[in-house]
Amino acid sequence: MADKIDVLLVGPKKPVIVDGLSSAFNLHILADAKDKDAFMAGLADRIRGFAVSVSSERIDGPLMARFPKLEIVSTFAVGYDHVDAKWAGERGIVVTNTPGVLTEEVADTALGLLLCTVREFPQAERYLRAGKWLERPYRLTPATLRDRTVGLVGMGAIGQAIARRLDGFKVPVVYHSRKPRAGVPYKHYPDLIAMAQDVDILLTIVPGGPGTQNMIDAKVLDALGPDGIFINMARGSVVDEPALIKALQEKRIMSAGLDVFVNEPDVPKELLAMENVVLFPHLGSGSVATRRAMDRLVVNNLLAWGSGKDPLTPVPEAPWPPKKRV
Ligand code: 8YV
Repeated sequence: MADKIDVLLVGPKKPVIVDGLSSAFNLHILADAKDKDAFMAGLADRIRGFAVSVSSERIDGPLMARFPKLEIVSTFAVGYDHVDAKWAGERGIVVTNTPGVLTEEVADTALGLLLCTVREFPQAERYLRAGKWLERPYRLTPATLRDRTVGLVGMGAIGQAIARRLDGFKVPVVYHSRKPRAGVPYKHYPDLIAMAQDVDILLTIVPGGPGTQNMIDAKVLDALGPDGIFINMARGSVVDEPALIKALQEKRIMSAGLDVFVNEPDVPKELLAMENVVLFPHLGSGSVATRRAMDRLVVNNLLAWGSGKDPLTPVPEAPWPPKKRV
C-alpha cells in the first residue's frame, strides 16, 4: 500500500516480528528473495526502516548506503557491534537495540556458566553417563567459589545483575571499567591487569566492537595466573582467542567458561578438545520468553517511530532525535 512506510526485514522471519510489523508497514522480507541484490536494488528508493531479527546479520555502511531514505535500524540484541552505529549516527539514521528485557536472563546464564566452570558440572555429568562413577567417584574439584573473588570486566546493567546474584552467593565482587560507576558499591579498578592479579575469576560483560577488541590478552591472562578462571559472557572479540587457547593449553590459567566465540558458530577445534573448558552455544538470552520480549522490542521501536513518537531504545552513537541528515 502506497501510504504505508516501507520496512526491510533483514534476517530470519520470526513470527513476533513479522506479525508485529505486517499491518503497520509494507514489510519486505529479504529472506524470501531469491536474488537478494536485485530485490534490494528494486526497493532502494523506498525503504525507510530496517528490522534486523538476529545479531549475526552485519549491517554495515555499504549496506545502509544502498537505501538513501533509510531513517531507522531497529535491531535485535543488546549488543549492537554487528551494526555500524557510528556510520548511521553520522548520517542521521537512528539505531535501536533491545536492552533491559534480557538483563536478568543473561545474568542467570552467566551464573550457570560460572558454576559449571568452577565446579566442573558438565564434565561430572559426562563422567556419570559414561559409567565411570561405577569405578570411582568424580574427582573433587580443584576450584571453588568459596573464599574467592570475582572481577567483573564491565559494570553495565547486566554486570550489575550478575553482581547482585554473586552477593546472594556471598562471593566478593570487584570490577574494572573505564570510569567508576556511580551508585555501585563494589571496588573499582581503573587498571585491568591490577584487577586480574587480585582476583580468582575474571568475567567479561562489556560491549563488543573496536573499543574492547582483544582487551583480554596474554598479559591479562598471565596476571590472572595458573589458579585463575576466565568467563566470557560478552563477545568473542573481547578476548585474543589464540592467546586464550595457548594459556589454557599451557595451564597458565586453570579453566575457562565461554558463551561467545570469535567466529560463531564455528568454535576452534583446540577448545573442543579441552577438558578444562565449558562451552555454551551463545545461550545468554536464549529462552523462548526472553527472545520473544527482544523481538517485541524490535517491533515496538519501529511502531513508535512509524507513528511519529520517539523510538524507545536508541543507542548513544545513533541517537534520537537524529543529527541533521547528510
Ligand atoms: C544474542 C546477545 O544476540 O543481546 C545480545 O547482545 O548477545 C544475545 O542476546 C543472542 O544470543 C543471539 O546470538
